[in-house]
Amino acid sequence: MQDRRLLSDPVTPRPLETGLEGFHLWPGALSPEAQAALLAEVLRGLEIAPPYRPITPGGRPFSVRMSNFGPLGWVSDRAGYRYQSTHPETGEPWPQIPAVLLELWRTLAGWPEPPDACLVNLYDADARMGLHQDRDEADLTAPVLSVSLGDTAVFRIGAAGGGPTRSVKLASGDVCALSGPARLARHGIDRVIGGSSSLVPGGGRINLTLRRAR
Ligand code: MD3
Ligand code: FE
Repeated sequence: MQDRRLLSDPVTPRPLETGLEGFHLWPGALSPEAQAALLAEVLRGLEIAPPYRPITPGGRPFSVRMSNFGPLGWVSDRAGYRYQSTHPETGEPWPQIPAVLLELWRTLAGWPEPPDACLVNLYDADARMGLHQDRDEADLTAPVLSVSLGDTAVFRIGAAGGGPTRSVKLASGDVCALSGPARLARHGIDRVIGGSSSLVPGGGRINLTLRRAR
């Protein structure tokens, strides 16, 4: 089930310049119809690979629940952070990356090879993600593409080397690309604005990040 019109605008939308080189944001890139179609595919995948709560290497549970799609999935436990081909609780391979996400990557990522990993982060109204860098991928020059569904998040991002951070809202249907200097930016989710979208049944936010893990 795929929406014929992937992007809200039939022409490739122009990214919003954010002031941080390599951070591009396409607000409302996915039409409401495309968001609903993608959500249905994501929920189908989550039946095969149920969201679970990872543990930090230090032993603390994440407030975000996670799953993955694609050949490789990002996991965290007492042994550390890594990519692996199976769900840590079911032992089963991750489901396929939805075709609409592969199409988004082709359109917006500016990278010749397809993603081999898609981390799925699920936020309820109380979930947060502390400031961090994403550096578990083999080639840190490959971009990351993020798609937001459901409630709006207050996202924070700053340069890799430290210094000031800025706050950016990520709403349902927004897509952002992190490449160049922004690829190693420090970033996190300060909070989720409960009740800001009616897309996800029961409320909450789902973020999908497409990556090149290997
Ligand atoms: C900047 N996810 O999965 S998405 C993550 O909304 C992650 O769930 C957040 O941080 C979320 O690692 C933020 C935007 C994002 C994703 C990946 C990035 C920003 C990024 C990688 C490098 C730099
Ligand atoms: Fe991250």
